[in-house]
Amino acid sequence: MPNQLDRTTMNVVCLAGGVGGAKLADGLARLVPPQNLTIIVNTGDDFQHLGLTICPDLDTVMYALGDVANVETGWGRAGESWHTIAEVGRLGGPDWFHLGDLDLATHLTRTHLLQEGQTLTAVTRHLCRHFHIQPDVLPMSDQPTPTLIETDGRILPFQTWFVQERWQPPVHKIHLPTDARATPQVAARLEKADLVIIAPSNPFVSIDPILNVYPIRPMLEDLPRAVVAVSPIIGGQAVKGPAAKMMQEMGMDVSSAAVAAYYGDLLDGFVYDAQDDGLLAQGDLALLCVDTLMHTSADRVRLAQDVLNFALEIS
Ligand code: FO1
Repeated sequence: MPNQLDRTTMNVVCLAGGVGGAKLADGLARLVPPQNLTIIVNTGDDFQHLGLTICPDLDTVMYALGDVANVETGWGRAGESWHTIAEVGRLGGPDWFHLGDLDLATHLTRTHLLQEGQTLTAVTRHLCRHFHIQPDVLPMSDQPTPTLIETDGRILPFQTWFVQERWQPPVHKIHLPTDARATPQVAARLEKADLVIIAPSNPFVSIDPILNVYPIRPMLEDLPRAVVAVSPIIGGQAVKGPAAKMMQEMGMDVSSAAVAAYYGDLLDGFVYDAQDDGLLAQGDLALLCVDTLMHTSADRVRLAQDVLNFALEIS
């Protein structure tokens, strides 16, 4: 219902994966009361490595909200050391996935708690508590939901393609599980959501894996309130990562307009960068053109504030 929402009471859900998602989630966490904010995170990048369960996007969000993130890499911990993974390499083990010593503590604890029988949702809550994070950070699913990348004659696990092969093999197809189910916690938060924000994450390998988890997409389609996405493409380039390269390989235009078209009817509003001013034609979709780059903590808060104001306007 228009004009009944306000930013101190509305329930905000943010769909996030990767660095762009973590930055916007952090901005939102500085504005929205914690009981009203939920971050639903892509777990399609998760994998088993060196006997450990690694959940890169959950950790990127958790480290950003916990104020312990490495701002140079965008992933992993600030003030990290690398003794263990260097020794793994010296011993002839796999060292292509750079696990820092502090970061390893997260993976060890997560793996231990999962092996004790806890769900990924419960383990994530446990870890967040120890990083003093108040909003709910929820994995999209408690089941393994691996994203696979089909390239020239091979189907690769996501991290093999992304990290080991530096996302260079061309993407022909992205394989997402057909049986992924959302957790009851995710479904409950979406049920109560007044606003869903799709973060400026990679639409194909961060957001699609979340939308693919049943019943997240139909719940968003039925939501009486606004669904707003922020473009990860600025001036024909991805802020970080392979989104632009993937769009080219899929025969898409590399532009924020193409991102808006890709999300299609799911969206009520779309936020894109001032550098692309004039590139989107006003139609049914409400548009907001602002500075979307998030270099500093203040930038994260400013963009989060802009998105919240915009959502209130169009709700
Ligand atoms: N990304 C890299 O490009 N190289 C790495 O060695 C690497 C290690 C790593 C360790 C822990 C972690 O949580 C994330 C890590 N990432 C690394 C990032 C991550 O694999 C990707 O950015 C995401 O999966 C894409 O969103």
